Amino acid sequence: MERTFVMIKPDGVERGVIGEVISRIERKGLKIVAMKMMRISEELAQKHYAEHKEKPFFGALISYITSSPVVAMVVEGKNAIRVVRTIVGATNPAEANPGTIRGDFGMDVGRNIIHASDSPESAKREINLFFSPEEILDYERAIDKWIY
Ligand code: FUP
Repeated sequence: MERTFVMIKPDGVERGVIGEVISRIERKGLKIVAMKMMRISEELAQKHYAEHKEKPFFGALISYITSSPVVAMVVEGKNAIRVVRTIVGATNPAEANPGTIRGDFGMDVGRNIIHASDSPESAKREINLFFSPEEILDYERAIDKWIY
């Protein structure tokens, strides 16, 4: 089973859609194996978005992501990285399809509700940045035989 890193961003938390987002992840059949609410430090934000360091929106991105608590998760499932990206939708909510999280809840690329890893390399890197191995739980769900 594949693992991916998912984070409900400050706008998702402040707008009160934590439950809605988690519900969509669960209903799809994905399994949450780690979860915490936290405030992202400046240092962690810089590491998480290191690939965007030279972009014009970097400063705004860092202040947005550190402005309020986030909900960080590790989500597991068959092709979890691709499946989560599909239910999350395009980066810019203005282009995200209705039915996706960003398509249903967002208006602006700088307030796009949720983050999800885009490749196996970034999933591994981001999971390690946010979680220690002991925080990731191994457990069985009775419903899994109806999902796979
Ligand atoms: P995604 O993988 O969909 O989160 O998108 P990117 O890694 O390309 O971008 C990371 C974050 O930068 C996005 F969630 C939103 C922000 N961003 C902007 O604010 N402006 C832009 O023009 C592009 C991205």
